[in-house]
Amino acid sequence: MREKALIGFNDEEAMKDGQHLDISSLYASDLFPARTGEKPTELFLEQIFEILFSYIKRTYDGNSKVLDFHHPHQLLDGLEGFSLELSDQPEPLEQILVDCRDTLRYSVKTAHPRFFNQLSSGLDMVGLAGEWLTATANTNMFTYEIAPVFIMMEDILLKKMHEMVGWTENEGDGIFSPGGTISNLYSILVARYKYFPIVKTKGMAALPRIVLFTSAHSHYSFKKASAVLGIGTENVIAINCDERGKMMPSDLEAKILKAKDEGSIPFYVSATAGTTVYGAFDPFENIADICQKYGLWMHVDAAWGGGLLLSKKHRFKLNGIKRANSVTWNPHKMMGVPLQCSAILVREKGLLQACNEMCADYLFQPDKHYNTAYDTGDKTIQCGRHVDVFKLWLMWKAKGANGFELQINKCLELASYIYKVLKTRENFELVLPNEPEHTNVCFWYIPPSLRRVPRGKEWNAKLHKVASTIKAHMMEEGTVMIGFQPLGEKPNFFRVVFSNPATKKSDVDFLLEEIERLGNNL
Ligand code: HLD
Repeated sequence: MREKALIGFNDEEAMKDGQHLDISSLYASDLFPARTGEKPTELFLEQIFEILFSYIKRTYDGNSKVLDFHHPHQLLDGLEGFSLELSDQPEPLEQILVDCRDTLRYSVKTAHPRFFNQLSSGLDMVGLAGEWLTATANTNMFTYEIAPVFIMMEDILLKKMHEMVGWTENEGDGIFSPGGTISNLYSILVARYKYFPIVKTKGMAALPRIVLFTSAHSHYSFKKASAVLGIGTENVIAINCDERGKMMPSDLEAKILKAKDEGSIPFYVSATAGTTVYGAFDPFENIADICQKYGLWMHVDAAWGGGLLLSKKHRFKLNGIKRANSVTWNPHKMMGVPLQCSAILVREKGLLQACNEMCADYLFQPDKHYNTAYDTGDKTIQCGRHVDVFKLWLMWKAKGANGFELQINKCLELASYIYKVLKTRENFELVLPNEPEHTNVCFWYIPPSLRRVPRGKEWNAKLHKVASTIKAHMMEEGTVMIGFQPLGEKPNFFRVVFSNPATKKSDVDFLLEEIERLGNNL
């Protein structure tokens, strides 16, 4: 590492031949190499690396906070030399470095072992290297000619994922997309095209009233996609769940029949592998039977639960997934791949292409002198597409499927650990009595004022405010982060999720201690 700090870059030596080392110099890579050993571009990147690496070290050093929270108006007003304002004049490189450091300072450390707020967390070092390489290659996934290696990697990863889902060699298509919501949207888009190909040219006006089904606990993206696709949110029929959050097949069948009776055309069912709040797995075999009986497309949203396919111990929870027509799977969640990395897998080959292709002849020239089947761009609803696959490929190389299995099992063990601890803690109550299926564990903290008093509506209303109040203190303190939500009639409760292999039992203990500390005045 160079010893000279870039802070002070605009010093005499650096300016001796009259060159100002402002940001514009970085665009001219041939500007400096001949200058007495000075390589500002290299030095700049080295300094950036130091800033990033010291942030990473702080994240894991055991003393750092998860965040240093500021309100929007504080960020807009500017903080200790950190201003979000943009001007017409270039800023010196030293300021650019300070801006990078401060951006991280005020960001949330999502890789912190005590960040339990979201389904995606952690920071895999090989994955990070993959992200850096991807940014350096800075190419686009739409054609083989500009992304040959990445296109082939995507093909290999998709095949691996098909295999894990359980599809045969002749089955399986797909692409990586910008997140689970878009992957779920693809599933509806492709299913609708399969049953009503006329929609591509004539639009929804040419279709009867079509309806789709998903559980009351499923992700909100199905409603969003239905709004986007012109199906309408009212045509997304919510299926009741049992007390563990699993879709009830009997209610699915009843609602399919009801919709038919009302003259609607059912075409699609989405089952969930790992619901957002409870982490529930729907009964895929039963749902597949119903889809088969009524000729409906079966999708499995395994954005969160797909990773369990890599675990010999836990994969039985996805039994029946191979009967799905499409699957969403986000390696950026349980597999710990840096954001973003999500795949939509479609069992029938060619459907994505047929549904979405527009054959732009300036991009997908059919007379290119190589196999144009590898031009993936026309399978998508995007044009430009980010390379999301490389970091996953690199992580797979570095740890193998076995390495993913170990880290996934470890996260599930933490869920089992906190579940057992919660059972013994008298000021906490579990929302669900059963062992967790996934890494989600939901619980209430019962503050002193609500203990040993009669329960009822009023009590529930008071309990509802507890989690949000504790969370507000938690954000100010910055020591830990966990999410909360209500569900149905249930007042706000905390949901802990584990996807960060860096989290230890001591971090789990800390979380509960911290909730107690922040809530014991309530
Ligand atoms: O849709 C969700 C995506 C994520 C995530 O990528 O971390 C919902 C959640 O997280 C969540 O934490 O509920």
